[in-house]
Amino acid sequence: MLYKDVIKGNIRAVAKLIRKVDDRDGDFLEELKAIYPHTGKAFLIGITGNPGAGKSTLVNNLIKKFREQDKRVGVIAIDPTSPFSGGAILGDRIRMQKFFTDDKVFIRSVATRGTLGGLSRSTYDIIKVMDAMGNDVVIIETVGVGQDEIEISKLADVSVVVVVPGLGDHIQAIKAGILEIADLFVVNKADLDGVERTVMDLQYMLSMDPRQESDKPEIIQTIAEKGVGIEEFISKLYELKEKLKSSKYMENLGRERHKLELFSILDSLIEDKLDALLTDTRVKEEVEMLQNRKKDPYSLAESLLNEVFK
Ligand SMILES: Nc1nc2c(ncn2[C@@H]2O[C@H](COP(=O)(O)OP(=O)(O)OP(=O)(O)O)[C@@H](O)[C@H]2O)c(=O)[nH]1
Ligand SMILES: [Mg+2]
Repeated sequence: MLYKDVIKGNIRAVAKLIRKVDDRDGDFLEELKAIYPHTGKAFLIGITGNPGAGKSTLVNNLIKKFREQDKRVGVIAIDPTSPFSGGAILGDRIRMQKFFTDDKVFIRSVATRGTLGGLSRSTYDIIKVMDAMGNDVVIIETVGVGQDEIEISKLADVSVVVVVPGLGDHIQAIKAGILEIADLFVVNKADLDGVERTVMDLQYMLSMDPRQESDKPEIIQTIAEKGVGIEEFISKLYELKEKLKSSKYMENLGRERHKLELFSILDSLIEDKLDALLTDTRVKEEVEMLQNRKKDPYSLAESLLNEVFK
């Protein structure tokens, strides 16, 4: 078992456990049970936005500042494994390389379920491992506004949406779903033309939001490439953390989060069982029978389900 070394913050043990969890290998579930009491301490920050918005550059800046405060930082980059961003992860690796020698910074990329969308089974568990290993902060970077982002926003303490200037249609495009996930808007690349316009568009969008003013997300501007606006960014993050912790809203969110977590664990345990079942030779024979039309797939699915739940 690795958990004892994981909660001591041993990087090698952490890397091994993440692999074990990812492979759903052996007693991984026992390991997760054992680390659970040591979770719930890290500040979970979700950062999302369109490809190329500057999320990783912002994350780099955050890592730097958190390290100056002697905080231990974990980063999870959710890799959409899309053909478009294949190079982005490599770029991130190179950019974040300066932290590779710092044992208080731990960076991992995690694949999604690809075209199906949604987080891969192990993402939730990897967040837990990152929490249990003693990180003060865990940053989760995701691309776009899809199912993953919505899930992450429910898991994170604070969700940040990064927007860039010069995309009039973009604001239209992000309208759906984005308001409910953002606790804070960061207009990055504030050195480019059209920043004011983008901020105004966002303000307009928020003016239609029925929530009371104090519950609406704030908008800040950054130039991540030059490190401009990062102090304000960090202080907003902590402000939000405190604000959300003390609100009634957070109580509901907490309940929602635990429900989501439980369901995702159930979901993945069932999926594990199904995987095991489908490789069973007897099931392969049953599939043959489907091919010969000796059986109907509904009855077969039903009897297999009963078997899974027996
Ligand atoms: N002009 C300008 N460029 C920036 C700024 N911040 C980041 N960039 C550039 O924008 C490009 C994309 O930055 P990334 O940090 O990789 O963006 P990302 O959102 O992580 O991208 P993906 O992970 O591919 O979605 C890089 O070339 C950065 O150098 C900024 O404030 N101003
Ligand atoms: Mg990135």
